[in-house]
Amino acid sequence: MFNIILFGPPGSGKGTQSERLVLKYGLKHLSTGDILRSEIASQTPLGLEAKNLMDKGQLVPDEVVIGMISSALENNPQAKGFLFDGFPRTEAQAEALDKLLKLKQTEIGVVLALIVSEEELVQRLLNRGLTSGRPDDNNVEVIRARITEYHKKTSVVADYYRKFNKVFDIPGEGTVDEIFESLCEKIDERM
Ligand code: B4P
Repeated sequence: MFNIILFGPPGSGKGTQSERLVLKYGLKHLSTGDILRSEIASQTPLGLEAKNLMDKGQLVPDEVVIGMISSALENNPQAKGFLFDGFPRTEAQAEALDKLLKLKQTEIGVVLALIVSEEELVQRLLNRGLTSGRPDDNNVEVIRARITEYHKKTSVVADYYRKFNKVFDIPGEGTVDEIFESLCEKIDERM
């Protein structure tokens, strides 16, 4: 089993690249953002709680997303590996993920961190907001709040995995194809 974390600030290309990576490597894609948006669409109690926070650009509580990932791991016993997209986003989530993977006698193989400038992130998210209908993408204040949350709570996750020599920084500006190639190069090296 080979497990990958695709890491980076909001708008860095995690969702975009994940779609291609799962096709190429046959991994199970786990995006906490997508799972939360599907809970919102189904108007579940969890979705209603999450929507309130996501619309403000804040993170959803750790226990909620850890519970979602724990169920997703249990529901996919045949997976040949997982691609985590947008998770973990706090150190507590990273520690919980390590424990869950240990129970399955596996671990994170590599963390690929997409590096993109703040101005480019804001521009990409505003552009997506024109068509996505996502309330967290069409307001510049909310986008800045998401980037601030990333610096305050999420960037430390890369430091956590750096201790285990698992992190590679990948330039995240350029064409989608160029970035995909750089990601594949690192995965092939570590797989
Ligand atoms: P996510 O769904 O994870 O959303 P994201 O960070 O905005 O997206 P991503 O980074 O995948 O977007 P992409 O670059 O592909 O999270 C949304 C919210 O959910 C969070 O704010 C939080 O509230 C909550 N949440 C999720 N997970 C959580 C967790 N673990 N803990 C707590 N809360 C959690 O795309 C951006 C745009 O850039 C697209 O339009 C794309 O087309 C474009 N783009 C991509 N690559 C490009 C390139 N190379 N050049 C130009 N444009 C590019």
